[in-house]
Amino acid sequence: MKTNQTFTMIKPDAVANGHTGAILSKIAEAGFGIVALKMTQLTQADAEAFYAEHKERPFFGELVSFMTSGPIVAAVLEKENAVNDFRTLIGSTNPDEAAEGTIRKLYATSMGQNAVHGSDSDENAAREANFHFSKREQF
Ligand code: 3AN
Repeated sequence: MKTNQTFTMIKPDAVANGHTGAILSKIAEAGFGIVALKMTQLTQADAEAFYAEHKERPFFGELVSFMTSGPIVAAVLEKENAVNDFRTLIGSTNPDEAAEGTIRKLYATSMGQNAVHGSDSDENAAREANFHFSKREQF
């Protein structure tokens, strides 16, 4: 397992609001390399499997319905300390608490519609990357 990679999705709100290019620019400016990238749309089964660890949470239904509501952009990113540095770049889950200049402060509209996903551990980064990309789609 590589510990210098993380997985991200630009979520349906940010894609629909036209922020894909700006978010990819912020990611590149912060020093992350892109080793996998695609635009896709999650099915209900995909979203339920991807977020299985949250299935008992009260917002699970809302999360699945939002994440399947439109296209997303999925990517695998590479950088030293990728998981933690990317979570710093995106900011807190709640955009009201996100630091100035973070992606969520700039582009998220609510706790649920919070513009981007970032893996929370190396193990989840590897699982999430392999969930979305075959080996030959990861460079
Ligand atoms: P993060 O994405 O910052 O790691 P988690 O793991 O607590 O946050 O939550 C996973 C996803 O579930 C969040 N990205 C967010 O979209 C959604 N979520 C979290 N809390 C809420 C909430 N109270 N209401 C609606 N959606 C939520």
